[in-house]
Amino acid sequence: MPSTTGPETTDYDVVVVGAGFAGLYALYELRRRGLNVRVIEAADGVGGTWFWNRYPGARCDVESFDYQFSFSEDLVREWVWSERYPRQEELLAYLNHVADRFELRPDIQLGTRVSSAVLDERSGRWTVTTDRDEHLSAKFVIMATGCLSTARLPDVEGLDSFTGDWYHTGAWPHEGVDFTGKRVAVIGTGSSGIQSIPVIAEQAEQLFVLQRTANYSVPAFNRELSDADRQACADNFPAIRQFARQSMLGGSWSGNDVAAMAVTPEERQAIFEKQWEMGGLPMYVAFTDLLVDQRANDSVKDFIADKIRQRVSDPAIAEKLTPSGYPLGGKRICVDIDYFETFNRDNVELVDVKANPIERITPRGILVGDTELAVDTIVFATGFDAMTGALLSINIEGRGGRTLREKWHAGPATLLGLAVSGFPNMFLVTGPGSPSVFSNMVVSIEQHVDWIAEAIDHLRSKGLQRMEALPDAESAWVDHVNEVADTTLLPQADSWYTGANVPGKPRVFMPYVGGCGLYRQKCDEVAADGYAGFSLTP
Ligand code: NA7
Repeated sequence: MPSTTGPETTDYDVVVVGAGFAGLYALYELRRRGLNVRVIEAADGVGGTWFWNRYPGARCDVESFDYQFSFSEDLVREWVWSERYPRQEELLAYLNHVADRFELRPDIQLGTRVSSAVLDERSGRWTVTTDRDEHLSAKFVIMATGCLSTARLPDVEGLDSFTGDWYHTGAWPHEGVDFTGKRVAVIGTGSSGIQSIPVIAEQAEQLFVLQRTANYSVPAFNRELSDADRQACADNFPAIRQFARQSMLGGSWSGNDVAAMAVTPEERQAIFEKQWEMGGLPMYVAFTDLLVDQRANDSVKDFIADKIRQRVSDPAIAEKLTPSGYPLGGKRICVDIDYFETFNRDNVELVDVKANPIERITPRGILVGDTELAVDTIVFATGFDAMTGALLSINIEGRGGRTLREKWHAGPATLLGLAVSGFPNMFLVTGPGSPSVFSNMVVSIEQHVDWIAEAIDHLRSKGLQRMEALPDAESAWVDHVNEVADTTLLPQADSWYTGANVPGKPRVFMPYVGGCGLYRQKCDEVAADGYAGFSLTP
């Protein structure tokens, strides 16, 4: 049990902020290594993303076999995934099972938001303060705060005057929402919009879909899993996960080791078809050059545009739903169930808010151009202040009293996405500059937590107290992240990868897109080299 040093301060080896996939595994792994760990979680339950995103149709766009922990073979064998793509409810049940199965709950404090983390340079310890005015002292702080955890409403006037109900997909009411007989507007056609729109359309009397930018989406071809599917996965799981760890995106999807431009148009079409039939994100790896060669990217865009035309009966609506003006992959590809087909329904209307922007919310609905859409309910599927939002909502104060907000005023800078110069003994899980959102998050989370746990073990075994990213190594990593991104077409899109979805946010391509395998190798090299790029002090 932790030792209490005063009425309000409690001492820990490690304070972990967040109890989603990352926080739960950090607690499990660090506690297993003998550390005294406290997890602080703002929500009233564990689960992170899967606690908050309860909107209709919410499910993971990575398959259940890939999107699960690998640290316990028993857990892999025990847990019975019901569908190819896990629903939010199933993921939340899984994470609750993990919390119970590994007796994590006694070390997790729910319903508590961390407001600040301040370094005391003299003692070398962090003081973590919560919104309950508690002060926790910790040698290490791990920010497991998630990449898509700060929901964003658009800067549109008038919401206060709206007399109907409104919701954000990323903070959905637990009791659910009944759309029966309602006129509904969904704003946003990213992944959350694309997943929720078909389900809301089935219930609502009338649905307006307010689209600013059309998105690339590939059908999930979701299905129930059979016992044979589950058995095959459990039997082969170590090999499946090993493949995923070394892959580009951290998934077990098979792709092709050939460039789209190196084959004939007929062969290209056949390969796209085959990859399409696999459903979802494997489309990324249909060819090796899709994200780096404009012609290759155009070829997959054309292929998907054809599919949209096949799925949508009205050619004019199909045209509006066809993405243009940015490369495929520049915004994360969506994985849908009947999204495009939903626009064939009589009760669904696509509203182009790029041509006619949203002017304001009115008491009765939404003013688009000079037309008022009268609605009972507005659903904001408008995304998140991604990757840095949750971190910067905490007042993090490092060496010399410098805050992370000050340090990152021109954009995030990290070493390996794991650590920040000036903030010793603070680690980030899936921070900016790591593969994070450009990968299967669970594979990346496990890799980060393992690396951090090893680093802390290293310090302890050598009698060292402090670990801090060196400024030069950090700058070199930031340069590398940018160089790799610039070899691709991805930065060309206005996306949350670059911060472009938040007005005024510095425009920096945040995820590392060199691939999970290469990234892991680089992290391992740093560790094997005695944590090269970090200062370790007694
Ligand atoms: P996203 O992908 O950021 O999507 C947000 C959507 O909301 C996107 O279509 C935006 O259009 C739209 N949006 C945002 N602000 C406005 C305004 N003011 N007017 C009209 N439309 C607006 O968030 P999601 O929650 O869907 O998905 C996030 C990730 O979660 C996803 O990639 C998966 O990894 C899981 P825009 O494209 O900016 O024109």
